[in-house]
Amino acid sequence: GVKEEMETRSRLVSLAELKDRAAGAAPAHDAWAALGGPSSVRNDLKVIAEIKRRSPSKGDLAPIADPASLAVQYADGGASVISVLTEQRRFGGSLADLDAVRAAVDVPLLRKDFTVDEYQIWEARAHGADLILLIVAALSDAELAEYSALSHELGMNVLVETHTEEEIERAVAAQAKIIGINVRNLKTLDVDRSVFGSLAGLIPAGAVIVAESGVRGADDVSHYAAGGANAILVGEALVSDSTPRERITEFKA
Ligand code: IGP
Repeated sequence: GVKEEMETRSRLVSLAELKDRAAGAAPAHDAWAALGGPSSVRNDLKVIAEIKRRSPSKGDLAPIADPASLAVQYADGGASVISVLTEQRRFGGSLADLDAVRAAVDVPLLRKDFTVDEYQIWEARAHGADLILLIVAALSDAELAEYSALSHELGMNVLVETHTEEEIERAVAAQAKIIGINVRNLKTLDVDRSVFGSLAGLIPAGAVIVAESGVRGADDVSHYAAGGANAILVGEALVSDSTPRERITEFKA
């Protein structure tokens, strides 16, 4: 499974060294605030713009020669958070991409990977991430609680990804403040946008709700907004667009 695979990745840096680097990193940006978390009225839709080279469902998405300049366009367009895929085998990402983006922009960064242990959380912080991804389907309740607590200790926020009613219940029980609903089925990889609204309705007021996957254009954005999304996470549509800055501006309009 993914867990075994992640654990057998080569880890050239010791945990002690990572902890030193994390301690020396600039403090994390407040992704919760950037996503409008503290305000009781969230009437403007936030965009989490993703840097993704490849995906298991679509193969190569776009040749991203310069992730830093793409990130600058995302930031200029008004992205509230930038997501950087660091997973290599399926998504063609790397920590080098995260480093390049961190050096280029000042907006909060999501380190997007399959987080299965604490090493990766220290690693995220050491590389300047502000937010990490925890996928409920891949973790036990104990892991969800431990990894959330460590992330918060390091000043980071957590995007807790769900797909089903049961996973939303587990995310809420873990006191997740930023809850993603990924409408892409993990097993079939099919996107079903119609499930978003009923699932979003199960999330108690107070949490930031992120609609993940399947935004092609303005109609999908309206669909998610009407279903209760506070933010949308967009990958493919942005990396394959020649004017991503303008595209984000459109999504926010
Ligand atoms: C973005 P899209 O359809 O806009 O490219 O989807 C995002 O939701 C997707 O990349 C994603 C993902 C993930 C990737 C959601 N959860 C977990 C890797 C791991």
